[in-house]
Amino acid sequence: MAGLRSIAHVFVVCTFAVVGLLSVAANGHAEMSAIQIASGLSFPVYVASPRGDPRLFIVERAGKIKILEGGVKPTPFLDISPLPMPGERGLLGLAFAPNYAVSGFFYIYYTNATGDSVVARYHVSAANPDVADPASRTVVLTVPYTGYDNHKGGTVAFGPDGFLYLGLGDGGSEDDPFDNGQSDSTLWGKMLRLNVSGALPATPVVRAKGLRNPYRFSFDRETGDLWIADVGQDTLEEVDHQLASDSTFHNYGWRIMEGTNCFIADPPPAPACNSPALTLPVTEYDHSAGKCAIIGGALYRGIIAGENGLYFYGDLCTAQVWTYDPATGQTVERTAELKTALSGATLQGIVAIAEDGAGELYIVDGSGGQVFRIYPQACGLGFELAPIVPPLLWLRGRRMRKRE
Ligand SMILES: [Ca+2]
Repeated sequence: MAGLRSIAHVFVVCTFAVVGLLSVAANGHAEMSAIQIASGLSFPVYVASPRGDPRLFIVERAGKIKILEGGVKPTPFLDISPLPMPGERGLLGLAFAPNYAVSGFFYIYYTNATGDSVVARYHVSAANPDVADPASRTVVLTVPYTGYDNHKGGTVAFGPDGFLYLGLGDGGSEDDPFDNGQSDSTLWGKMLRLNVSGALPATPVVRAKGLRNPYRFSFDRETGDLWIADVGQDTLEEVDHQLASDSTFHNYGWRIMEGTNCFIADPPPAPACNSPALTLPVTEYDHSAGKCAIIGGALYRGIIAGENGLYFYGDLCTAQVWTYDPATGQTVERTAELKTALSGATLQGIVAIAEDGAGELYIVDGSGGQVFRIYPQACGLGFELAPIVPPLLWLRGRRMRKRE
């Protein structure tokens, strides 16, 4: 009996630890694991949820958005398939309006049949909250096809200012042949701000330049800081960080620089390599051992106290995962905790790390057709807390809803 009591005691202590009442961790981090929450998907690329909403919306690249609630619902929320998917094209991004519960508006980013990049707004069906109204489609922005099928960006997200942001890559090929990243006469290679509360289509405002392919970026739901994972070319993958309080126009350097390396010099008046006019990444990694492309990324704001405020990102080719701590500047590899789910399923390739309505993070595996959820694990004791986490999240969501 004493043994059982002591196991129960450890369980209770660890449970409270991961929900934030104690701190855990020999390595400075609460322990976590991954759980496969969906499989058999057709190249998922992203997940999102309206804030406080318990449903998870899974974006499939061919043009479907599916709802996970218990299981994956048979009827898609939205279906604009089949989109052509050469290179890096397809349905890539989804953002819910901050006031989605009232307005019913959401926004998608995709490349259409002719290759143009499109942001469109839809409205949820008046009759069924699990289905969008396809007739509500309104175009927010169209950026014409560059003739290349890569470096389209891929994320749309609302900033703390209420504007919708779209990150566009340099429009493709390699070496940025049109120097789009530095050019002030194109939207490619830029971070764009869109006012979607006025007349549509919106007029984009360029908020940053010098991006190669900000395929995944996010705003920290707690601080409003912007985190960009900008995909490199030959050598370096980088993370860029802009504080919410910083309204400066940033030039993130491409193609003058790739990460902290000099790349292709532009004639003056363009800044030189290492000029203070160029904003360097806060962290970067190289292409050793098969690494190929950075996949952002979000700040963890979920239930595991020890992970709070860490930026999670991964690599497309190796399915490695790291956390970057903005408080210390330290990067820690977390692959061992996350690459193999408790069910035994293994991540094949990471195409997004993104959050749900409560700030929990998910790893989206495109080629593996699966989605992993990052879960707390009980103090390394070999059992995990999955059975008790849903009620805890439900209670937490209830507290959040009461506060709003
Ligand atoms: Ca850069």
